[in-house]
Amino acid sequence: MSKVYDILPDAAARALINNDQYLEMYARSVNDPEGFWAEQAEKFVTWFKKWDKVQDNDYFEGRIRWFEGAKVNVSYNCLDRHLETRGDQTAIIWEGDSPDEAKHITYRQLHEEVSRLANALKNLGVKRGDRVCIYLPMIPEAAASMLACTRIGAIHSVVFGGFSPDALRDRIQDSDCQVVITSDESMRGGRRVPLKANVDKALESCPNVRTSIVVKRTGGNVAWKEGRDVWYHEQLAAASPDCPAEEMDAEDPLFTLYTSGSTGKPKGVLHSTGGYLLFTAMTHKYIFDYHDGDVYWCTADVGWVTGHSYIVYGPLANGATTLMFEGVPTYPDAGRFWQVVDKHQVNIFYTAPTAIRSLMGQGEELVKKTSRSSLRLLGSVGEPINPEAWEWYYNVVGEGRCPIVDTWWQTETGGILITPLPGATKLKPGSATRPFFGVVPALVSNEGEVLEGATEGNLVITRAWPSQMRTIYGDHQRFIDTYLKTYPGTYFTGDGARRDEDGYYWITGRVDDVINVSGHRMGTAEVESALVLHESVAEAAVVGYPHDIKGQGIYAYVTLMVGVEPSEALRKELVQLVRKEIGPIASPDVIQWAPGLPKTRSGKIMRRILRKIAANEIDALGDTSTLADPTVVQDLIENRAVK
Ligand code: 6R9
Repeated sequence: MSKVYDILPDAAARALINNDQYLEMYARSVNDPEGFWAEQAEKFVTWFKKWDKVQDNDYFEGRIRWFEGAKVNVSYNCLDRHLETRGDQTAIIWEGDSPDEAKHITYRQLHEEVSRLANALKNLGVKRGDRVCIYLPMIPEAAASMLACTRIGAIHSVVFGGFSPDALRDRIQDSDCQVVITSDESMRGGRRVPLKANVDKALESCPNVRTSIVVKRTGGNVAWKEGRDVWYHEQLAAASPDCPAEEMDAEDPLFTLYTSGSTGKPKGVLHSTGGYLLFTAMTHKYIFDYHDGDVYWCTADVGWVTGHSYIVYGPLANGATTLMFEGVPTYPDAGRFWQVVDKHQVNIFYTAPTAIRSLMGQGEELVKKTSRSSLRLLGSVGEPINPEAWEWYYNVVGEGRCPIVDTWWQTETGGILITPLPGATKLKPGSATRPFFGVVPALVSNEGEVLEGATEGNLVITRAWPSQMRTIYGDHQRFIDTYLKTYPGTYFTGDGARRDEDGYYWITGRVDDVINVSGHRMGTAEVESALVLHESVAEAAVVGYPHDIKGQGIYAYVTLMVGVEPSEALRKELVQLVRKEIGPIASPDVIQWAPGLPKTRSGKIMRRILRKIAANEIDALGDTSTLADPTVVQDLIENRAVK
């Protein structure tokens, strides 16, 4: 039996939703979805024109549509409608990499910046439906750029600033972006990262990009291409601050965001306008129990979906004060998170298990040096949180006063699907608990049979919700094949889960070839493709293995070309190659030289065996009778990295 934490009385007293309300609203959301969603849509979103139809969804045909016929604009909902009541309230608190740098931006200021930038984009020829790539650090200009795109109906594609020029190039090309917004450099942990130089490199093979708008962040030296490169501040100064928000259709595309799958290149997950806006606003309000005046901080990067939905769109749609942090948790020291909490009196704090585990490893002292008395609620996202880390977060960081919401969701889901509500849900460390309104999860066997009661299986969602991805940019068939074909009639998440006797869900991790390194999603195939680019590499197989801090580490088995001898220098070259192709987050933690890989007679690599060897679970290799050559396994076991 796992430990159960009762609802905290203080959380219950102020909560927007108690357990009876949760049960009643959940039942309504499932029994009368049309009525339920229409009501929520009225409550959370300001529409220029109401919808003709609440939903039109068919998982067999791959059609997902919400609020068709409605007219709406995201930037209007995040900015304009707040001006009258909270124009002078802080929208964004920015905390720089250095503790000496911070600023507050009000809704009125943000509205002006976004309007000017939107006009600047128009002046540069950006039209409704055009794609704009955003490759920026965690600075307010990133949020302004996203909002400016939504204001004129351009589709943004934010690329994480840690991606390499090659990875950036692939993403720009895939969605055919014609404008890139970047900065001279970014600052992380006291070090400068050459963002513009990365863009310059990527653009060598992106002839369709005609403009690169550059934010001056550090003032560092940059190369300049006349006719293509323009300064952000100069564009803003020259543009009018008056830019009416475009009336978009609810189903017009809002943004693409690239994420890794088990095969092939990263895919451009496409989200649309009305449903996404509604669902991110509603989940942000109810799950984080957001009340007017609260200071809310999500530590994610805007380059990931968590940054899109829960730094920018959900919070700003609700008129919240959202904190944006440029730096890293360990600079200048590992107490930074808690110092920032005190400095800005943060009430709601949302981070990832990998950060909690690494800070936990630094001991309690740096936490205890701070007050944290403003904190009221803690959140977790990105990967399963192990009970030890949960307990530390709850007892040491939150001093037993703050509920933890362990929120399960994905780039594809747009918003949180399985989560506790702080005033409604008893907590069990390590469980994401129960579905959010309108979400109907199910567990199915590998054969597709729906499993009832307390059991374990593949996690699917049986009906559409408003912020579900609509397609993969440019490849609708791949969308259908990847998500809707595995267990027909359902959306397949790629995750496994257990459901306990109370109906609580425990996510057990990916069941496909996606690994989760420090909360960053990576396809093993992507890392393999990078490794085999090296002329000395014949073959590579990559798996995840348990890592104390990162959750999963990257373990690569590499077979060299005949006649090539393994060496430390070659190992370094391979790590460099992966960093160049993808970025530092994809660096293999372990490279094991493998004279051969375990394969079936039909030539399929048996990853199950490689995973077990990497995890040092050699007693649990399972059936090896279908191997073409069983002796390769013995060699891999003897030379494994973790013993
Ligand atoms: C939001 C985000 C999605 C994958 C997902 C799952 C894992 C996310 C989790 C969690 C257990 C949680 N994941 N939250 N696993 N508990 N609370 O992280 O999106 O980058 O697309 O990753 O992350 O495996 O399938 P994304």
